[in-house]
Formats: sequence, C-alpha cells, structure tokens
Amino acid sequence: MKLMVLNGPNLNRLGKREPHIYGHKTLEQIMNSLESIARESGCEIDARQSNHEGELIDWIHEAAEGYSGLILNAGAYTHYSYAIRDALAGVDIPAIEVHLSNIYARESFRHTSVISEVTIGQISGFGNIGYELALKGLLHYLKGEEN
Ligand code: CA2
Repeated sequence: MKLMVLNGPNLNRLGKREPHIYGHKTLEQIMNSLESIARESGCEIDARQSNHEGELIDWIHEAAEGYSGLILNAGAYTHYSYAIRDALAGVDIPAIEVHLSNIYARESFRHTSVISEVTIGQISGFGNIGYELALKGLLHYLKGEEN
C-alpha cells in the first residue's frame, strides 16, 4: 500500500526557525521517522513538500492514481485555498489533515480550515507526532475497522 504525504508552504523551514511553535525537528527527520513507522505497518510513504499551490494540487491529482490515501499539512493554504479544497473534493482517496500547532489556540485567521470538510479528519496540536497519529488513523480507516 502506498500513501502520499504532502507538506505545504514554509514547512521546509521546520527546525530552523520558530521551534517554540513547530518544534526542533526538521521536515526530513519527521518524514524519515514516519517512513520507518509506515514500513513496520507494511506500507510505503511518498513524502513531498512544496511552497507552490499548483504543485500541491498536481500531487493531489497524482495521489488519486495509485495511492491509497493522503496525509496533508497544507500550511497556511489550509485557511484559504479553495483550489486545494476542490482538488481534495475531486479525488476518490481519503485524506487526513495535519497541523503541528493547535490552530485553534492561535490567531483567529488560523481557526478556519477550508479543507477539513473534505477530509476524513484533522489532527492539530500534537507536534510532529501528529503525522504518526494521522498514519494510524488513515490505516484504521483504510482497513475499515470499527471504532
Ligand atoms: O501548525 C501547522 O502545521 C501549520 O499548518 C503550519 C503553517 C501555518 O501557516 C498553519 O497555520 C499551521 C506554517 C508553517 C510554517 O513553518 C515554519 C517553520 C519554521 C520556520 C518558519 C515557518
């Protein structure tokens, strides 16, 4: 089983600035550890990052062809990108939204996610562990397990 993990704008700066908000680990470290956890569960992770909305949209379309699910931290696009929302709505694979920080405990413009309605769930505020929680939730969903 292949899963795509997408990270949006500025997340390539993780671990370099604002560690009090986003932690000390780099995106590469977080994705490497997610990949090994995924491997233990018998699935493959394809992790990508882009600062460009259109590229993220192209990758969402690509995920629909040959990937079983999607984990997405859309960064600030979360709060206003109807284009990313439409892309998610237009594909048939399940997506989980991740945020390192608790977006509801921050500035009011971060309290809105325009993509959560088209995801199966959202994880916010657990730092880098949020990606592992999303992986667990996505695998649970894909296996069709009961609660
Ligand atoms: O909490 C999250 O994961 C966010 O998606 C991160 C976005 C932010 O716009 C969302 O509201 C919440 C921003 C990521 C910026 O990451 C940086 C990391 C280090 C230095 C500068 C930016």
